[in-house]
Amino acid sequence: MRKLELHWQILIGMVLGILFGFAMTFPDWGAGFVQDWINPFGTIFVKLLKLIAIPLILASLVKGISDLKDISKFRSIGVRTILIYIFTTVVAITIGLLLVNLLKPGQGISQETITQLTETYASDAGVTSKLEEAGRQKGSGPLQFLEDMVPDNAFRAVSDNSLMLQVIFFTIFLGISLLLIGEKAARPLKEFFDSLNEVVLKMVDLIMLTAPVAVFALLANVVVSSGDPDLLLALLKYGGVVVLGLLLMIVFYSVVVSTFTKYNPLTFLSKISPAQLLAFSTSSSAATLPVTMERVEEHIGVDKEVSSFVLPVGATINMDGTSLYQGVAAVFISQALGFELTFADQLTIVLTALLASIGSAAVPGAGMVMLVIVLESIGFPADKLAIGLALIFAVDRPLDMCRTVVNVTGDATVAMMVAKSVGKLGKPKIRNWDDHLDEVTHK
Ligand code: DAS
Repeated sequence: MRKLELHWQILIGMVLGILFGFAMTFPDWGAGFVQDWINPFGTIFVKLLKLIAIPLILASLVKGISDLKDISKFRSIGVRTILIYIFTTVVAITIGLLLVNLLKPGQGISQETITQLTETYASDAGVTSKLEEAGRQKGSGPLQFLEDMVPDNAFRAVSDNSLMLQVIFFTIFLGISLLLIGEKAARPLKEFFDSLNEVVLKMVDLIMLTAPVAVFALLANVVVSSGDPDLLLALLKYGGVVVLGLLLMIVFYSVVVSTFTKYNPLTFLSKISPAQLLAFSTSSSAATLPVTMERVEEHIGVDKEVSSFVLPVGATINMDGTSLYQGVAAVFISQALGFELTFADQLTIVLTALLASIGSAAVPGAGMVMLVIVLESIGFPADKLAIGLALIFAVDRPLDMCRTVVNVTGDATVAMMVAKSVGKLGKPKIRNWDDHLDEVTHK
């Protein structure tokens, strides 16, 4: 097993986890056993990765900025990154809207199913808690994320994962200031962050050795805790439209990588597959970020100057999968509940899904919470919001897993494009699993 490439190990862990999860749905003690004795191994793994995401961003972003010879290079990387992120997100939403208007998954759902869903889910704690969560964010509106970006306490920002944007803001500020005090004065702090960066990447490698067991636990838990199977079938068409759109986005990224960077798209997908599989298992871009960075830097050859800025920023504001999902979900709910959408409404969805995906935290379920902002922007009746969310709640987790894969793949794609455009796409340090093991255990 140890000689297998990491992505095969993770894939085997996932398949065994899904099979074990299904097996545990038969005995009545099965779900409880998985949740009490298996799932904790997955939760600990995700917590470990999220734990080191913050120091990794701090170290790699400060190193990335302070290694720049001058501010203008940072400005050029920053501008290209934000512009390309907006472009890919608008492409994602457009693909989603074209598909959902073409295939109309929301039409034909019978009134009794809607009533049944309302009774089954609208009272469900999950939906009301998401509405409350959205309510907290709803009161703030779509540009709240800009306001949230400025931390009011540097150390609180570093400790709380969901305030990733604040850490990035603080770190960019620190890195630029480090550049401005000159090489001599900055050296001690630069050396500190260089070694912090090395040690955190080593921690990523060590944590990743446990990945197969962790994804086994995570997927077993997803299977035993997914919604009522009969209800899931009623939403299969909706989920199919979202997954079709997400697959088209993977094709879009492959074309972009091949066209702009002349890199073999299949090699690209293979090199980042451990990060994609982790995104699928954890439904969290934040938890996957350390692995995305390690794969893009050490297995593809994107210079840290670029990846240390593009990937942390991407993990929090570039969520192409989420924006596509929000576009499809908003139209699906409107179709299912008979709420007519004009062309202007659809254009509004493009803008607000862009803003909602930027504002979505890189954690499980964030995309559905921010969906409320998209629905409100098209004047969706407030009294039907709970039913609308209840309608898609049952299948949100499996779709979250899929859209997080696209979020992570989109970030890696943009990192390669920006690196290529500034001449920072080089040769990888690690070419295969043997190199990887050497790098982890003997270096
Ligand atoms: N799970 C989120 C992420 O981490 C995406 C989402 O909820 O839509 O990318």
